[in-house]
Amino acid sequence: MSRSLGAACGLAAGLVVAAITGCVPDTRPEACDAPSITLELELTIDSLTPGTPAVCRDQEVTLVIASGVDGVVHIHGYDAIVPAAAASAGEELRLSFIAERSGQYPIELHPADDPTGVSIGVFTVHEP
Ligand SMILES: [Cu+2]
Repeated sequence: MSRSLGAACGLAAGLVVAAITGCVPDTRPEACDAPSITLELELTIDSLTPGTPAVCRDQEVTLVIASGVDGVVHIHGYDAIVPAAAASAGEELRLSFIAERSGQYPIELHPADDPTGVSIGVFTVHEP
């Protein structure tokens, strides 16, 4: 039941922030007590899939982002923990860090040919 809800929320991700916020309970990782978590994501010019990557506080996180575009990816409010990183089309961007702070943080792409940030998702760090 909650799985199908999660899938529906995944489709809505990126359209409306309120919709994403409504999905938060479904994004909680099943193993909050696992020391580490690896999430595979796909990046295009205007979207990240899944758009609501979620982890638990204190987890060692690895985001593996398969990129279809050139640009800079960053997580607003998490820049001190995850510095902005360059993505290249056809390459894999790996971001490894400890999720030290819980909360929700917008993920933004600054495409190489357009410095204006595009909101592509929300990174959620749950309380364990
Ligand atoms: Cu930005």
